[in-house]
Amino acid sequence: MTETANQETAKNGTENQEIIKKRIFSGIQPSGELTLGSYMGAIRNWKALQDQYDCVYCIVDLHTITVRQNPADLRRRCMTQLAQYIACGLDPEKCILFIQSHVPEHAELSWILGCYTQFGELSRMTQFKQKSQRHADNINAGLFTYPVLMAADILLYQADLVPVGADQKQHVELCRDIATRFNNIYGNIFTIPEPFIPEVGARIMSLNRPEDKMSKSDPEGCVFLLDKPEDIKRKFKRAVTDSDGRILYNPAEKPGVSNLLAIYSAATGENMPDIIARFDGQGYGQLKSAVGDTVIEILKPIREETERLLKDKKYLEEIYKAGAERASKIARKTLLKTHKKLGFLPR
Ligand code: ATP
Ligand code: LTN
Repeated sequence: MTETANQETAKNGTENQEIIKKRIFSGIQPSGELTLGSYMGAIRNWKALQDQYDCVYCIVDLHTITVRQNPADLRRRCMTQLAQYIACGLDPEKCILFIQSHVPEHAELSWILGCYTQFGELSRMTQFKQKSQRHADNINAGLFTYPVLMAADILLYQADLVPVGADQKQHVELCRDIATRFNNIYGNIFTIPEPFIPEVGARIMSLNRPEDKMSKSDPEGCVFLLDKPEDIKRKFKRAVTDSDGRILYNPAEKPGVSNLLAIYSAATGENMPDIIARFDGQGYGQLKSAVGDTVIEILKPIREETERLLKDKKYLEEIYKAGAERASKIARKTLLKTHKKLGFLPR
């Protein structure tokens, strides 16, 4: 596989026939432990796509410092997240796994794109509005320009697809707008990416506040990938439902029950009518314990493999260093192309 273009040479039958593989880019912040939401909304798809696409997956530590971090925790979480990526089935032989701050082109392109992004556009971002409420004492410029850095992440790699949960759709759309604006001025510099959002599992809700998204900042409402079986059981047992006792999928009126059904469907691959027929007439207690058991089964091998990998720091270091080298080659090419178009003198 060449690393400087979305191409690889096929040796199956016709020698030197070029197969163009589409490219994928996605990332997750090491701002906390990975959750069942990030697994079902994003990572599961990352894995499913790694055979057909040329995949680049990142740990976006630059994004994470928009909220104050403890340095030792951040270091530990980056290592754990890399181990979890691999334990979830991302194969370092098939995809590029790297850490954002190791490839300085992300910050450099972000500056450039910031000059092609409007204040009004950034002010409309839902995540900015929510996070500035939650961190009212630290509404820093990085929190505001966060989507510009995300656009740089995606555009540096000329990504065709960006697999994310539903909450990130708005950011990918802004990225498309910025890229289109840039291309309209300077020619076809950037590939215009599409969001890739799963049909089931795109928005897993909190177990104790089912009107809100499951998020790592809410430990009781969320299941962490490394949670022990007894903790997962307890969290599902305490999941908030309602008082009418009927098992129906209706997120607006029955958010808690619908969320349990959605998790079950995402976990087993079964469709909703079959699941509802199966649980029809049973109590919420049975549904909760069936969903809990299924999630425990899925997460068990991931937890065990993460623990095993974390004992081998040297291996993890090798993976992220090699990943950054491969990523840099692609990123540098795009950055130099933009420099040339902008009129910067060659280095
Ligand atoms: P934070 O609470 O800091 O916003 P988070 O728990 O929402 O963090 P992210 O790191 O922002 O997690 O998200 C990682 C990826 O997982 C993104 O693609 C996001 O869309 C997806 N994702 C996160 N939470 C969920 C969820 N509850 N349901 C589906 N997808 C999710
Ligand atoms: N903003 C995303 C994380 C993120 C990302 C990206 C996702 C940063 N850069 C590039 C996809 C592509 C989030 O908050 N979950």
